[in-house]
Amino acid sequence: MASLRVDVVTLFPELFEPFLRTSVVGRAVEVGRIEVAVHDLRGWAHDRHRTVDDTPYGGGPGMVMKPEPLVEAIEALAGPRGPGRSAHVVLLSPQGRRLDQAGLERLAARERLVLVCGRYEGVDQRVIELAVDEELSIGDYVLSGGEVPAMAVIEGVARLVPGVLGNPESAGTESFQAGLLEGPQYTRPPVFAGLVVPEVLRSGDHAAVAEWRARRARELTRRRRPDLLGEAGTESERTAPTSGSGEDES
Ligand code: 4HQ
Repeated sequence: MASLRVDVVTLFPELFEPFLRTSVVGRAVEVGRIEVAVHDLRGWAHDRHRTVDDTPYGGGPGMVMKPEPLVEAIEALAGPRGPGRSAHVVLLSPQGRRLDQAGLERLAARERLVLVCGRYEGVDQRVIELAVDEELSIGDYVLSGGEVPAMAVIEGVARLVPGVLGNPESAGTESFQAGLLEGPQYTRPPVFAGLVVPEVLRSGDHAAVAEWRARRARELTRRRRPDLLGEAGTESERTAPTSGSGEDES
């Protein structure tokens, strides 16, 4: 059975507790498809005040995470950087390469990951040079720490480890809609607030349903995310108001 071991280094280990107990991730942990150990960085602090940050050289606001505890934590969990290292070490950071589904698939194929969560203004650059294999960003916005990005990585990889989802078809990008946005979904009742579920979905014609879904996925992707189709799109295509819900029409 495939499995993945993830070590998390953080100043807020308690943030991960309900997350790791709940839903798809909780199930993946429970059945042993992923194993997650969360480590308090302060355990690697050197002084009795358990200091992990210091003022930035050159001045400026906030604090920087000091290198000694971080490098010691990472090397304790992954070994020294290089070919013999036992885990792939990821720092969550807005300076990182943007994470996408292909990136998650690469991470899920590893045996061991160490996810390093920064706080404050970030980590001393020497930590990155000496001990980090890869910096990853979950998007172009600023959070207060790497914990929520690390949870995004864990949730994203958990559903890719074989056997985690009840329905293996709903995982990954193997399906025909790979790389496209999913079109609309409906459940009962057939009429709600005067809005009707499209007839084809209730027809029982599986081929027609598949064709309808594929077309809606292509149309939605072309309108909202032409970049996913390798098309640039224009500013007006991305921003023009459309009729209907305030989102877009068919
Ligand atoms: N961070 N994707 C850690 C992020 C972020 C992101 C902000 C990470 C502050 C210290 N991480 N620092 N976006 O906003 O990964």
